[in-house]
Amino acid sequence: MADTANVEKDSIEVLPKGPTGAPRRRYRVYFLGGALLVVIVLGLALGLGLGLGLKNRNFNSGFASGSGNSTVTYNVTVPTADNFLLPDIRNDPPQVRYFSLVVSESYGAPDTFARPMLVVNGTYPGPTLLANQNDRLIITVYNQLPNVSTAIHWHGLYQNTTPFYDGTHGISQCGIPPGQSLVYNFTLNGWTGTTWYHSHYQTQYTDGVLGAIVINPSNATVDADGRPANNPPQPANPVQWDADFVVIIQDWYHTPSQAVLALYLGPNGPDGTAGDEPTPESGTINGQGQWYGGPYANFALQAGKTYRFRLINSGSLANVRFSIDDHPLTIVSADGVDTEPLEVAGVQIAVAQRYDVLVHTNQTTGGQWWMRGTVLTDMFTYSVNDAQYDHRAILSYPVADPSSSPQPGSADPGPGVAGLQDLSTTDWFSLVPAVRQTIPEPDFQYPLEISFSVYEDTNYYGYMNSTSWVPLEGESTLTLLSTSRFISALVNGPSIPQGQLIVTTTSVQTVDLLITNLDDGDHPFHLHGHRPWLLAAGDGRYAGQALNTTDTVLMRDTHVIAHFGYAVLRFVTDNPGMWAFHCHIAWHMGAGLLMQIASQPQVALSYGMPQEILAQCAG
Ligand SMILES: *[C@@H]1O[C@H](CO)[C@@H](O)[C@H](O)[C@H]1NC(C)=O
Ligand SMILES: *[C@@H]1O[C@H](CO)[C@@H](O)[C@H](O)[C@H]1NC(C)=O
Ligand SMILES: *[C@@H]1O[C@H](CO)[C@@H](O)[C@H](O)[C@H]1NC(C)=O
Ligand SMILES: *[C@@H]1O[C@H](CO)[C@@H](O)[C@H](O)[C@H]1NC(C)=O
Ligand SMILES: *[C@@H]1O[C@H](CO)[C@@H](O)[C@H](O)[C@H]1NC(C)=O
Ligand SMILES: *[C@@H]1O[C@H](CO)[C@@H](O)[C@H](O)[C@H]1NC(C)=O
Ligand SMILES: *[C@@H]1O[C@H](CO)[C@@H](O)[C@H](O)[C@H]1NC(C)=O
Ligand SMILES: *[C@@H]1O[C@H](CO)[C@@H](O)[C@H](O)[C@H]1NC(C)=O
Ligand SMILES: *[C@@H]1O[C@H](CO)[C@@H](O)[C@H](O)[C@H]1NC(C)=O
Ligand SMILES: [Cu+2]
Repeated sequence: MADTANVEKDSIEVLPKGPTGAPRRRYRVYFLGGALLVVIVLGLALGLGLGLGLKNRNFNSGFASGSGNSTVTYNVTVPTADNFLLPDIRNDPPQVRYFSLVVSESYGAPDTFARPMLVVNGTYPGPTLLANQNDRLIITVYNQLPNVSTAIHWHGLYQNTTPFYDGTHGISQCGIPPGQSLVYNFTLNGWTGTTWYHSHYQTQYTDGVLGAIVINPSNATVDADGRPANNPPQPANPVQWDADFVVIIQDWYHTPSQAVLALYLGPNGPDGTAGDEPTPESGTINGQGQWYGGPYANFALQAGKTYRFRLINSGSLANVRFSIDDHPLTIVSADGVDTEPLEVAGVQIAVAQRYDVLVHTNQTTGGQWWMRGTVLTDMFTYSVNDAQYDHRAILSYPVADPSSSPQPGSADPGPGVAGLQDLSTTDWFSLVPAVRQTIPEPDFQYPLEISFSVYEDTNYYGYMNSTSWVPLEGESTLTLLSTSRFISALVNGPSIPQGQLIVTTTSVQTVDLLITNLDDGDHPFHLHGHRPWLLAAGDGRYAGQALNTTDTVLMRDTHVIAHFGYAVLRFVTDNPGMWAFHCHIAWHMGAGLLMQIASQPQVALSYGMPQEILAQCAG
C-alpha cells in the first residue's frame, strides 16, 4: 500500500454494513492464516523454550528484510525500576534537558514469547522522559534500524512554533533514514501531564518503539530561554501525593507488525474475513506479561501514603482495564488534563489515552496485592489460540510478605469499597475538568464520515469521507507548504491536494467536526497539536443532535468515537502547522484512517523548516 497513490472512493460502500446502533459483530472464528500459523507455532516453541529456562540460546530472527539467517541473541531488557518511579524534580529551575534515544532492532520476550522487536535504548518500554513545564527539551533520536526510516512523535504535545518536530512521517517530516539522527528541539507551551512518545512511522510502535513522558506544572516566572513563563492555570485545590509511578499497559502481538498489517489489509483479513482486526495474543504491564508464566513487575510501596499512578495505554487495538485488588482508584487527570477527583473500581483505557489515579496504601491486612492490566476482548472479532489477556504486577507494602503473596489466578476481589463502578471508554461526560473553561462558539462545522471498505485492488482500507490516507514519500505536507501549488490549494475548508484530505483554517478559528462512524468498531481518535472537546456522542448518524457546551465538558487529546455512532469534536486552530487527525488503532491508521488539519499554513510556512529535515527528505 505504501507506494500506491492515495485511494479515492467514488461511492461509500460500507462493508460490513449493519443497522445503526446494531451490536458489534462477535464472530468466534478459530481459523488462522497459514503464514501466521507457522510463525505462531515457531514462536510457541521458542516461548516454551524460554519457559524452560533456555534464555541464552540464539534464535533466528527472520525480521530484518535481507538479514538472511543472522542469529540475534535475546537482548531486549525490562528497564530498571527507577524508569517507572519518578524522582520529584518539580522544584528544579527551568532548564534545557538533553535526551538521546536510540531506535534499534532487537530480540525479546516481554511476555515470555520470544520475537523480534523494535526498541528504544534496548529496553521495552523505552526510557521515561521527565521534565517541567518551563523546560526546553532537546532530544536526539538515532535510527539504528537496519533498513527502514523512523520518526518519533511526542503524543499530545503542542509543538507550538515547532510543528516540524511533531515526528509524524509524511506530515511533519519524511523520516530519519537508517544510520542517521535528528535533533528534536522544543518547549512545552503550556502542556502538562502524562503522555508518551512513540514511532509515528508505519506501525513501528506496535513492535515496541515507545516510552512515557511526564511534564510537571511549574510556578517559574521565566522559562529555560529566559522568556516569560507560559504556565497553564492550575486547579484551585491541587491534589497532593507522595510519589509518582508510570504504568504502561498494552496489548501485545507475537508477530512483527508489518506482517500483521499485511494480513489485515488483505482480502482475507487475518482470519478469513476481510476487515477483521488482528487479535493480539497477549499484553504487558511496564514491559512484562505472563503469556506463559513469567515474572511480575513489583511496586514496593510504603503504608499510609498516597501514590499517583500515571496509566498509559500504549497498545495497538485493545482497550485495557486497570485495577488494584482491595484499593479504589481516584482519577485526577485524563490525557494530562486535571479532573475533579472521581473514585472508581477500575478504569478502562482506550488506545493512546492516559489516566492518572491516586491510590492510598491504607489496607491493614495483607502485604501484597495484584495490580491488574487486563486486555479487554470487546474489540476482537475472532479468537486466537493460546491467548492470554490477564496480565498483572504486584503491589507490596509495608513489606513484601511471602505468606500473603497474591495467588496466581485469584479472582479480583474488587476495590474494597461497595458500589464503585468502572470508568468505561465511552463514559464521555463522567469526568469534569478541575479548571473550567468557557467553550467558544464554532466558526465552521464540517461533517465527516468514517468507513471501511474493500477497494478495487481487493485490499481493505479505511476512509475519512472518501479518502484513504497514504503517507507521502520523499516529502511531507509540512515541507510541501513551500511549494506554491500546494499551499495555494489550501483554501479555507476541506480540500484534497496531492491526495491528502486536509481541512484548512486560514486564521484562528473554532472548528467542529461532525463525525459519523459507519463502521462496526470503536475508534480512539487523536488530534495532534490540540486538545479537542467532545460535545456530543451517541448512536447513529449525526443529524443536529444537541451539543453539550457547558464548562464542565472535558478537553483531551484522544476521544473514543463509538461503533455505528456519532461524535462532535470542537477545537480552536490557534497552533499553526500540519496536524494529523487519526484513529490511533495502529491497524486502522495503517489502513488509511487519517486526515489533516492545516492551521494557518502561511504562518506555519513562516517558521521555516530545519535543514536536517529537508536533507532527510531528499534521502
Ligand atoms: C531494504 O528495504 C528495501 C525496501 O523495503 C528493499 O527493497 C531492500 O532490498 C532492502 N535492503 C536490504 C539490504 O535488506
Ligand atoms: C539459511 O540456513 C539454511 C539452512 O541452514 C540454508 O539452507 C540457507 O542457505 C541459509 N540462507 C542464507 C541466506 O544464508
Ligand atoms: C505552585 O504554587 C501552588 C500554589 O501556591 C502550590 O500549591 C504548588 O505546590 C506550587 N508548585 C510548585 C512546583 O512549587
Ligand atoms: C539512551 O541510550 C544512550 C546511548 O546509550 C544514552 O546516551 C542515553 O542517555 C539514553 N537515553 C536515556 C533517556 O536514558
Ligand atoms: C545482542 O547481544 C549480543 C551479545 O551480547 C551483541 O553482540 C549484539 O550486538 C546485541 N544486539 C543488539 C541488537 O543489541
Ligand atoms: C534549540 O532551539 C533554540 C530556539 O530556536 C535554539 O536557540 C537552540 O540553538 C537550539 N538548540 C539546538 C541544539 O538545536
Ligand atoms: C482506604 O482509602 C479509600 C480511599 O481511597 C477509602 O475509600 C477506604 O475506605 C479506605 N479503607 C480503609 C480500610 O481505611
Ligand atoms: C465530507 O463530505 C461532506 C459531504 O460531501 C462534506 O460536506 C464535508 O465538508 C466533507 N468533510 C471533510 C472534512 O472533507
Ligand atoms: C454535559 O456534560 C456534563 C459533564 O461535563 C454532564 O454532567 C451533563 O450531564 C452533560 N449534559 C448532557 C445534556 O449530556
Ligand atoms: Cu480505528
